[in-house]
Amino acid sequence: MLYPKESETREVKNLSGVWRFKVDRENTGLEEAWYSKPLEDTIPMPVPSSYNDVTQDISIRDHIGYVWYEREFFVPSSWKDKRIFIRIGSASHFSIVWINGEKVLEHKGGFLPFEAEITQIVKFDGENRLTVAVSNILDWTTLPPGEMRAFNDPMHPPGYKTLEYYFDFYNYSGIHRPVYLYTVPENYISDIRVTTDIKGFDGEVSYRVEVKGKKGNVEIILMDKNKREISKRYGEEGTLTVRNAQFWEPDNPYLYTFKVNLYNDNKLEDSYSLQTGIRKVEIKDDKFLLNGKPVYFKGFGKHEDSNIRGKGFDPVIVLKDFYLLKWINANSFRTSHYPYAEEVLDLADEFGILVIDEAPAVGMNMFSLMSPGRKVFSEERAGERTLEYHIQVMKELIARDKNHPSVVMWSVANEPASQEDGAEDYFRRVIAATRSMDPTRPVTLVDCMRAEESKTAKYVDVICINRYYSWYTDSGNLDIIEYQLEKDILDWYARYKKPVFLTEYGADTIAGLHQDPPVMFTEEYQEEMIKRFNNVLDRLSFVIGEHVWCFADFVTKQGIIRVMGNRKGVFTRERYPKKVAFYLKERWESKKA
Ligand code: BDP
Repeated sequence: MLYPKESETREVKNLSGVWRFKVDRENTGLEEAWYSKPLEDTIPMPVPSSYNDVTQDISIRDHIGYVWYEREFFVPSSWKDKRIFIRIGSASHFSIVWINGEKVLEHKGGFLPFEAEITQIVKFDGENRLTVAVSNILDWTTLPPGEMRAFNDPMHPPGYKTLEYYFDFYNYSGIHRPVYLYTVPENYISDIRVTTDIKGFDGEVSYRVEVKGKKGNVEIILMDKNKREISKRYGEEGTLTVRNAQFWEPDNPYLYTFKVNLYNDNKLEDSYSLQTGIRKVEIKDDKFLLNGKPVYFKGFGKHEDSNIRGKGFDPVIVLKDFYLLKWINANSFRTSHYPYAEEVLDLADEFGILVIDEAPAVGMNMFSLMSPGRKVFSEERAGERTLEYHIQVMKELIARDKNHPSVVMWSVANEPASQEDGAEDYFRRVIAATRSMDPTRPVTLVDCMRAEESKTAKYVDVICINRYYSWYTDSGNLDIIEYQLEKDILDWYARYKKPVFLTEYGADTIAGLHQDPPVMFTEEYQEEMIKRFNNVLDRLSFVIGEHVWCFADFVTKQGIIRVMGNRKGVFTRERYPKKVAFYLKERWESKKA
């Protein structure tokens, strides 16, 4: 799936801005066909943004079910001989789209784009009305999963219901990423897949172009950073060799431009360009190799989360995060716990940040931990239908992100109940499907169980684990960390003989709280805890990375273990550094890449 981009042959119209918005309080909008005429009693709402924190109305913030968005747009007459598409970057979690009252699209999944061709539907002689209904309800056929809970007890009024979910971030909802209208010509380039390899000093760029309509003649032009042509080739499939290539890596994120031209009858019909980095990733002898050299991952698990905007895409906060990543000498992050905006990955390519790209499969464990005996990976919960959908999500994720040099590994899930029998077959199949869709990148699953309990570790390329010694267990006892962590990691290695990556460790820390000797929730405790963890990592040569949890404080659902959200950020939610940030900056400056 190609990101909408302008070119000699394509136009893009960004529909972001202030839309009309209405909460479907009784969830009757579909039945009453609200899409058939302009919405009544609306309020203004920004797109993209989560809607939850924008108004002062608690019933909007906490609404469960559909909300409706609407705006008008015009189609220029110059678009008459073109194909026209509408594309929504993401909306959480289930969306239906109508144009002039006609349904054009339905999509499940809150973190990936969806689009439809609307050439036959749009009007050129007047306003077009775009209506989008978005529901935030989760169930066992969505990722992440969740469930509606009905209370049939005397202390709750009849009909009282809540949406339960078992992941640790707020279920922000709305249209979260930009909405575009764009054109392509009658015959057009519908997809491009670029894979790269390294042969000595040379780079190999292999590609496959898909064309919809008349095939014509496909021309490929590879250009260097200064847009100078360095290689040219014809055909829908092939390989270009770049002599003495510049290889993409964090210290030199060199990007080439890969331009595809489609000619029909000797006339340029379509043109699309993307950025490509020549690089190779592989796992060899307990090491993660980038361009043949071992990489040590330094960085964070993150969230798309900021005040007021929630999960809404905002280039200001996104850029701030990249500058902070560079400032602290990080070289990587994980898109915990869902795919991030495509614009984020473009910037990761440009900044030279390695990305572990994660599926929205999170919150598939607490359920069984809280109610022993009740299984997640069983037919009544994460069964065959969830599995099919999970594979579909991996397909959509790979289709979207396959060409990013920054994406170096897929993570199929965060902390699922890997100890359950049912998890084995489930993840064996998800991982096998992922590998077959993309054989060029390693695949992992982030585990929180013990080495001997995990039934899924044998299928992954890298053992990724999350650990909270001295926090959730042995709370306050910093001295226990090194003993427990070392034993634990050695056990993983002894059993699986695979590189180990500590993908989460950290402590809730309220910026401004200080005490010495350190106690929990102070800035000193966070720093000391992370230092102790790092002492162990430094002793074990098969450890390939450390991602502190979390990059910044973020909002969660309310509950007694969260004080205005999860405070394990190395930065506050406003992106101010806590004490530990200065320690990490120094450590990562000297730590081998
Ligand atoms: C891990 C989860 C992460 C949580 C973190 C925590 O992967 O989403 O926010 O714990 O408890 O289990 O802070």
